[in-house]
Amino acid sequence: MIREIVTYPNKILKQKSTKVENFDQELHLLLDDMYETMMAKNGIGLAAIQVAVPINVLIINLPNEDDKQEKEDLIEVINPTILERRGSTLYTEGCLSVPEYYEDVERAEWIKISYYTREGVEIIKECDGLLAIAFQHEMDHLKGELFIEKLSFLKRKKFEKEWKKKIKGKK
Ligand code: Y12
Ligand code: CO
Repeated sequence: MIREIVTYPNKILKQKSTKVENFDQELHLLLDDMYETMMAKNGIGLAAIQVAVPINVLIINLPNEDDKQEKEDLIEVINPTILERRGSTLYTEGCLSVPEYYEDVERAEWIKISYYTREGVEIIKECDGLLAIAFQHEMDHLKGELFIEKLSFLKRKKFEKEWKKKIKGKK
């Protein structure tokens, strides 16, 4: 089932997500719905809080070398923790909760993370490039943070002005 995506400035997005304790059918249904929702909206990453569920769950599905998003490349992530981070990199990010807005954000270039699969199996993974950026972007959602909070004062001010205008136009 495709769920509704919560968009900025809805306060739901500021909620801190909580630890998943039960790796049950309800969790599996949420993961399936998140995948369907992300694909329907042309996303490459989605956190549960973006569909109004405040638990530590996110999914990432990056396009492959042929620029195709294959389901076999889907990463389902439960209760992630960053164990180590190195370097820094700049990438122009977008977010399904802030549609049609893209801006450069600085992130760690390399990270080592721990997370659990839908079956509750622990995975330790090292990643860099777009995958490292996607993990950091989605993990910020679990803390109630959006990429726009990483903008400079002036860029944020410009964004807020444009966003207010955009929202007003949609009413
Ligand atoms: C690198 C940077 C950020 C992430 C987080 C995941 N971000 C997304 O999945 C963003 C998706 C997105 C899709 C949009 O829709 C289309 O392009 C058709 C979009 O634009 C509109 O909604 C009009 C904005 C964002 C991972 C890796
Ligand atoms: Co996002």
